[in-house]
Amino acid sequence: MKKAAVLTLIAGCAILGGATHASAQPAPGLAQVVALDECDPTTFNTALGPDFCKNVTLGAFTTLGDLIAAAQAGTPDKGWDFEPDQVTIHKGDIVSVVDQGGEPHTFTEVKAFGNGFVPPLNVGGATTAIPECAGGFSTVAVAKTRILQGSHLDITGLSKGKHLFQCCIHPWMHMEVDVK
Ligand SMILES: [Cu+2]
Repeated sequence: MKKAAVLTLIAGCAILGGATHASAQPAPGLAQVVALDECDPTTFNTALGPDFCKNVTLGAFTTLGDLIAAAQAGTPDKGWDFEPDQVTIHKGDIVSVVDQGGEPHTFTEVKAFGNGFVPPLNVGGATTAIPECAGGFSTVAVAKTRILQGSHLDITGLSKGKHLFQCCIHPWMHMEVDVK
């Protein structure tokens, strides 16, 4: 191939490449978050109803009594957790939270972390919830943030800056989303 023809081909590719990039919309990124727990089906379902807890951990079981005792003492069970603890995304990206635990959770944006709406799971059994969790699932705003076992919740439209999320049932389940 002659040198001039090669240069023409390269120039053509560069132009096409440039046009492709200019017309393409940046695809929204996806940040995956998992909600985890180790609910013991026997004790949870006796207290909360059949099929409430569907443990998928292959052997890590914490009884309801132990979970409550640890939460009230201020040393909550680390098996109930959002992972990762912090994620940085670009504006427009989607945060997709999947409940891979055995029981329901909420992924609720809060101004500051604090008590949930289930007093036995708050430190000292506190009966007052932070505003974003108040009323529990009888409040539509809280119910909309619920994630059932095996399902997911997509968070979109987050503004630039720092966002805090927690579970309104298990108030020690925290995470931070930073939007650049
Ligand atoms: Cu939870």
